Amino acid sequence: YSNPTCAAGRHTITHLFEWKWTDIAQECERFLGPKGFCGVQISPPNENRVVTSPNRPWWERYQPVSYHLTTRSGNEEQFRDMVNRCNRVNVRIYVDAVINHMTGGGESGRGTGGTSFNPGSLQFPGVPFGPTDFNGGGQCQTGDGSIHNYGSANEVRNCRLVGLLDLMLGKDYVRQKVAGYMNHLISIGVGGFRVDAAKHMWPADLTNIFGRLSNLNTAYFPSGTRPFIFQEVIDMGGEAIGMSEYSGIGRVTNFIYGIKLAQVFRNQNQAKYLRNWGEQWGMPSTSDSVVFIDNHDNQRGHGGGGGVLTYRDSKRYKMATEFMLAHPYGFTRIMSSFSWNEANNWEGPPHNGDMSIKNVHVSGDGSCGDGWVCEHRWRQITNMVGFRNVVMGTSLAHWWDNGNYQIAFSRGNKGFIVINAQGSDLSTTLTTGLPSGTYCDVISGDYSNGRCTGSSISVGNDSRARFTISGSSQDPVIAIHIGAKI
Ligand code: ARE
Ligand code: CA
Repeated sequence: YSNPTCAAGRHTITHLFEWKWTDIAQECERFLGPKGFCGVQISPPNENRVVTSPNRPWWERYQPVSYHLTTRSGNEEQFRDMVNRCNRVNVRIYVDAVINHMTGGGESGRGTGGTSFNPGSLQFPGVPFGPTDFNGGGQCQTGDGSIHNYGSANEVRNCRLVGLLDLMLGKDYVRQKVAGYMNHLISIGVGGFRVDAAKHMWPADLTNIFGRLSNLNTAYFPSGTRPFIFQEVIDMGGEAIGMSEYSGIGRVTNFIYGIKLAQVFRNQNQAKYLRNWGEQWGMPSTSDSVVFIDNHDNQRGHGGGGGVLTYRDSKRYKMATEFMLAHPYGFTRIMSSFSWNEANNWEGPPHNGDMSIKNVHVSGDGSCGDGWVCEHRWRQITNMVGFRNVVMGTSLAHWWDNGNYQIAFSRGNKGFIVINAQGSDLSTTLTTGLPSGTYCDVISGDYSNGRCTGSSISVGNDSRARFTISGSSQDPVIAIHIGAKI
């Protein structure tokens, strides 16, 4: 399940957090397809609890009520249209699968699709799940049934994560319902899943459930293709449960990655040490890893948050993202956020008066408005997604550093990046590994049809080139590749 199932030549996904299906379909056609993105991680598509206090927080989507495909992002018809239109332009859809639990709390209510539920009596008629489908006192020994001690593997997996009713995934009926939900999505044409709260499920239960999944839809994928699965496991070390218990099943989310890169680009750890970035920093194997600078939780202090770079610190954020996309390690994901008031980290997506999610408005210059940040559309980031596609398969070579915060490296003979994280000027001649010629710097501008709107770099017959980057630049990076030769 570790193969991302991207269309040929595509290697990065973006999380369009809380976007509507109609907007994602358009974004695939007008932007993600043409720019070479592999796919989109979408917010959970299944019916969730309508939370009104606080008013419609983003996190209500992590409180399942049923597996009907009706949420604020859209209904099943819109979901099907999105999957079809994105696949048609070679962009995959990866579903955030919330399968560890259902909503918790005492009060009964109705979900985003109108289905009733009653957590007090453990009744979810929309699935249906009933009292015997959840872990209880026999499986979880904490007084209130919730998780308190991450030092106990049993507690983390059999008790309630923040009070959410914990599904008994060892039971055949529950496995069948969960696999049935995932197979419904596969039949529609999704490429795989981000598995929410994987750490809170026993590896053997996940192996069993994934074993029940169908191959991907042959309308879009070669026959016999298994779904891509990446499991959300927060592992910074020091707990009972680690990534290695899951990396044999599918990929795992690598949370160390963004924390460590934030330290470097905040000038708390010299960039020269990035020379051996990857497994040697205590991270899982590259082929088991999904990497990112921030995610929807840790950008707002949830889910082990704190310390990561986000769009708010745009200069450093771009530099870290450029490094990530240039470096061979891991399968890369770009966060695409909505802005929120930092004091209210529960705030949901931009919405209209009736609380429906706002359309994503794109201006003439390609930037988003109305509260949608669209990091994936920032020129420096988009162009590095293209860089990664061009250099894929080559290894890191021609490493250079100044012993401090200025670094450079090539990807084989296909691409070269120079990063000046020092705050003082860089001016030096480096061996790039690239064939001689004039290249477009895809950080300062865009390349199309032999023309470059940014600065250009000439590489001599000896493969050397002169690089100058001001210490006060807002974009102190130069990146060139053989797909952008002038
Ligand atoms: C909300 C309220 C709670 C309330 C609950 C039930 O905030 O106060 O009790 O509802 O009514 C998201 C939000 C939660 C939210 C939940 C449900 O972040 O605040 O609860 O939705 O609406 C652990 C898990 C990890 C999980 C993080 C958040 O291991 O899997 O917590 N991340 C995923 C998603 C989240 C989502 C959920 C899971 C739930 O990405 O967006 O929660 O579906 C250490 C440990 C980590 C631990 C972390 C935080 O770092 O190593 O394992 O992460 O602490 O506790
Ligand atoms: Ca569990």
